[in-house]
Amino acid sequence: MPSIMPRLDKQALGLYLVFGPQDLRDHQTPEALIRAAVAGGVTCLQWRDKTAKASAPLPERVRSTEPLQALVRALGVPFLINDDVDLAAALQADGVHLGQDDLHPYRARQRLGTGSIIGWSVGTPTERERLDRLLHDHPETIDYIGVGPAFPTGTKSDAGAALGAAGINAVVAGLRLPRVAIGGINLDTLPQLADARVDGVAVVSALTRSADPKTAAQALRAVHTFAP
Ligand code: TZP
Ligand code: MG
Repeated sequence: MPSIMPRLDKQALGLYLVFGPQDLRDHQTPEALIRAAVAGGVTCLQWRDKTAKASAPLPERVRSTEPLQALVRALGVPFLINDDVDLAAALQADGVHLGQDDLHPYRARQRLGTGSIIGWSVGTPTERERLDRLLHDHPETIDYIGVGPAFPTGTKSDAGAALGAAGINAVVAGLRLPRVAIGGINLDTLPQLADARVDGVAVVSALTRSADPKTAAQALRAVHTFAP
């Protein structure tokens, strides 16, 4: 078997910040949040725009997102786009993160080529079966999965039922793909994931709602220890 260079070092999933304009606090800029988060130990960034700007024409989406990508890259952290494969392709972003209702990852792989990171959200037994079928048919499609919601979250209204560590471990059982837990993860809930078989955690509000995202990121990094 030829050895395939992974597109994603799973260490990059350690502390993964997901956010968009809808998550910013008053007067907070995405640039300031990104700088503080990476200074505090964030290892991967996903731009998740759920505002009306996400339906602007592609050249506008490229214009508004390009400076953020440049900043994130200068800071040495992967930059992924949520949902918007056209934007990821136009920007030549490091990758995309797709939900179950987005473009199917296999189509995204065809579109983006072999160099892009592709993440997929998987949170139920049915979604796990769908993942297993994809891995069987096209094993090189996915680089990591996002599993959640780990805990109740106010950030995504249709996130589904909270899984907890046991539920996460059930979803990832027997799977060799890198995985990151997401949903309701903060300093209070993170210790409950000590036995979760994940490579890292993804957060929105734990950093976007913090008055001091750098210190908040450092604090999350200081507590997380995960099962191998
Ligand atoms: N996907 C599953 S839960 C979630 C996403 C984008 C929201 C996570 O936000 P928070 O604020 O970290 O609970
Ligand atoms: Mg989506």
